[in-house]
This record gives sequence, structure tokens and C-alpha cells, in this order.
Amino acid sequence: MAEHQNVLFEISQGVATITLNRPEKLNALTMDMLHQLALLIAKCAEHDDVRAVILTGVGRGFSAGQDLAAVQGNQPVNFEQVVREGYNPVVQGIAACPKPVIAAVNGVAAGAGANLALACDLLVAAESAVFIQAFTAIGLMPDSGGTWFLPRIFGLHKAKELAFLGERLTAAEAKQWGMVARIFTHENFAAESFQFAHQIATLPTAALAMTKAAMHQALSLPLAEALDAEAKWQGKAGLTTDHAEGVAAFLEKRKPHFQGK
Ligand code: T3D
Repeated sequence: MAEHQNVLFEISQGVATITLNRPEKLNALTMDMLHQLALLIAKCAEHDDVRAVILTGVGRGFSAGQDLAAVQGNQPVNFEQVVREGYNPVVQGIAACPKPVIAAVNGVAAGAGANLALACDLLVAAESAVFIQAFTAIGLMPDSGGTWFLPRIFGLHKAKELAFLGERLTAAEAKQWGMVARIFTHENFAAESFQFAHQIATLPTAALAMTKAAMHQALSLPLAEALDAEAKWQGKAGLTTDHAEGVAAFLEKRKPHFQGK
């Protein structure tokens, strides 16, 4: 496992695991950690051995968001710059990554920590995980894509309720809303999260990349243009080795072996 001070990175069986490693501060994020995250996500995007990515945390927190100690002091901090240079590249990196990115939310996810999880393609959560839009409590507003993701997941009014009140959303509630795909017990969380990611890594991941790109595109397209884009993406999907393998496996009544190509 390669170690950057507060972010760990490992690739195993087609799954890259990026782990926030500052448990004594609930993985509160520093600018250095955000830069490391952006670099590691870009590495996963490029790396042929990586077919799925897990983002998780060590200890009882996924991430408590911005390290508030780092932005408190005598000098006013330029929050616009922190958001533009720290958080936005991570969110954009996850969105642009042609590999499925899974947030394995092991515990509390607050502020930007919650919204980095929402930026991922799928979320799994420990029973004890909670999501908190903690911004209002410190006189800020949601960032890291919160204003984009929350209304899309919850609808406008529930999104505003979560953002305004900053109340805890439990893992069970998040699953009811469709935001969390699976809930695992705390004891088996790491193993079950890895198993889930590994299952996804064995799917036709080139087609998953196209699905992700097409869905993100479609969010801002009229139906006719989304249909046009779908036709183009499907044209590419139809040329993949995995498509040929999927059809052959169906006709031969066997399990397909997809390579992500
Ligand atoms: O530049 C900018 O600021 C703009 C960008 C903003 C993005 C954001 O993310 S703004 C939102 C920042 N996050 C928060 O406001 C959350 C603050 N934390 C909390 O509200 C609570 O810690 C939690 C609800 C997440 C968990 O509560 P609890 O009771 O389980 O744990 P705790 O005792 O509060 O925290 C444990 C330790 O982590 C503690 O350290 P200590 O006292 O034992 O040495 C605490 O200070 C530290 N910690 C928790 N969150 C942060 C933090 N340290 C620095 N920054 C934090 N965000």
C-alpha cells in the first residue's frame, strides 16, 4: 500500500482503494489531502489495472469535511479559492473518471465530506454512517457539488431542508431515498464494500463508463439530444470486446468473462 501522509492508496483485483487516513480528526480534509485525492483519482482514471474505485476512511468517520482548524486564524481565508482549487477538482475528477467510483461511507460524513460521497457513482454505508450538511452550523452553504447533487437526489424541498437544518440523515434513511445502494454491518464493512466493488469491477466496465458519461450528459440535455447522444454511445458500446463476449456467453449458456474493453 502506497502511503501519502493522510491518504492511502492500494490496487487489488481490479479495485483501487483510496483511504482517508486522519482518524483522530474524523478525516477532516486539508488542502494537501484534496490535492492527493485529485491526483489519485486521475491515476485511477488512467490505470489499466483499475476497473473500480473505492473512496473510504479510516476510523469512525468517512470525512468531517473541511479541516476547520486550517481555515481559522487571524487572516481571512479565501474560501472561493479553497473551493475552486481544493474541492472542485476532486468532484470533477470523480465525475469525469471512466471507472465506477464507490463511496464506502464507514461513519460520519459531514460538510464537504458528505458531498464528496454524493459525487461518487454509488454509495455503500456502514449501519452507523450519518450524512450531515454541516455548512449552515458554521454560517456557510453547501459546496463540493451539494447544490447540484442534493436537489437531484431528494427534490428541491427535501434538499433545502437538509441544507438549511443540517440534520443527520441516517444510512437507513439514505437507503430509503435511493442515495445509498447497500448497508453493511460495521464488523464486515471493509470486506463487504470490497466485495461489492469487486463485483462491479467484473462487469463490462467500458459500458459502465459510457453509461456514466451519457447520464451526466443527459442531465442537461433535451430528450431529442439525449437520444442522439445515446445512439452515438451505443454505437461505441456495440464495438467493444465485452459486447461480443456478452452475446457469445448468452448464446453458449455460460457466464460471461468481461475485460472492460
Ligand atoms: O475553506 C472552507 O472552509 C470552505 C469549504 C468548506 C467545506 C466544508 O466542509 S465546511 C463544513 C466543515 N465541517 C464541519 O463543520 C463539521 C465539523 N464537525 C462536526 O460537526 C462534528 O465533529 C461531527 C458531527 C462530524 C462529529 O461529531 P462527534 O461528536 O462524533 O466528534 P467530535 O468530537 O466533534 O470530533 C472528533 C475530533 O475530530 C475532534 O478533535 P479533538 O477535540 O478530539 O482533538 C474534533 O475537533 C475533530 N474534528 C471534527 N470535525 C473537524 C475536526 N477537526 C477539524 N475540522 C473538522 N471539520
